[in-house]
Amino acid sequence: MAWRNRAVVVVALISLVATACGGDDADDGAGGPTTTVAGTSTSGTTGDTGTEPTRLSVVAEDFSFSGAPEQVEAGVFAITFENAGAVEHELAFVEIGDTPLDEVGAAIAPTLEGGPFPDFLENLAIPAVAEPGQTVETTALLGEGNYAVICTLTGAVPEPGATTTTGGGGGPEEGPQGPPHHELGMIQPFTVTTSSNPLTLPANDSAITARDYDFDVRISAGPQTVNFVNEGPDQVHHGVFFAFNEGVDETAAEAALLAFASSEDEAPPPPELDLPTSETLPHTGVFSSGLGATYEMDFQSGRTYAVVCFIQDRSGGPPHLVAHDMKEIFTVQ
Ligand SMILES: [Cu+2]
Repeated sequence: MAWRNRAVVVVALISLVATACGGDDADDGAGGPTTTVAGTSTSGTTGDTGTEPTRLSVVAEDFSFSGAPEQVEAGVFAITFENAGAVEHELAFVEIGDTPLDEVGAAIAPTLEGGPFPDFLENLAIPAVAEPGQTVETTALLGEGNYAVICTLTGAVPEPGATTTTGGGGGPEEGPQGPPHHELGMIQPFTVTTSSNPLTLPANDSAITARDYDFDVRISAGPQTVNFVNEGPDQVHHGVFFAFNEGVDETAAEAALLAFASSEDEAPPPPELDLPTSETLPHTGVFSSGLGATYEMDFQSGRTYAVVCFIQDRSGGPPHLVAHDMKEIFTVQ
């Protein structure tokens, strides 16, 4: 996937290795909303919200969305994204201009492989990705535009009785893949109308700001809500986090990260990387300039971390880490 590409490889690798090591503690979703979003209007605009976030509840199943209205006003959204399916799903808002829905998939296919972004894809926000049974809450910005709500992930529902993990010492192994979920029905129109609402996340002490091409990191130790915003001005960015083992300083962390990023996909992760901790750090969603969302994160005092962008330029090409050295290595006080 364009906006996942190497990132998805890295993250999948981390996730699988951590799972093999017994580090899997997936949310069970118990107590979360189940069938509560049916009341969300399927037409018309949201009310006059002032500066209050507009509530937006979306449920993903295999393979459809429900709950998303057809039209909202631009601004700040308190999003609840529930995955009621059996495979991972994402909530992506992709600006499509006047492109017919059934032509969007073919138009963005090259983008998903690292190629150029189509001209119509000005605004892009992927605020949430949810594992099966997981409900994700985030506060996100959406700017004016004619969008589609889509899921571009490719995981296929496992056959009944199929083993999805190899218990004994097997290498990392991806689950069965299939066509992108938007080809299976996970695409629907979504219009964001102009408004006077400010496109600003609620004020927060913790923030990661992405720019062309670096990160500004302001975080502290402990659990916290982090505002992630892309200030561009032109390119699309995200933030993928890596934690390094105790005693690994920033110089060693940078060397290990760059070696890993330029290695073969099958190469084992470097020993400096703390896989279980990296696995529990959510990577941010993907955002075009001016957009962003909040993420619940937990950093440990004295540890060294990296935040990296693997998205390519709008004209296509290598990930920003490779083409523009877009990363920040930081040690938490
Ligand atoms: Cu980037």
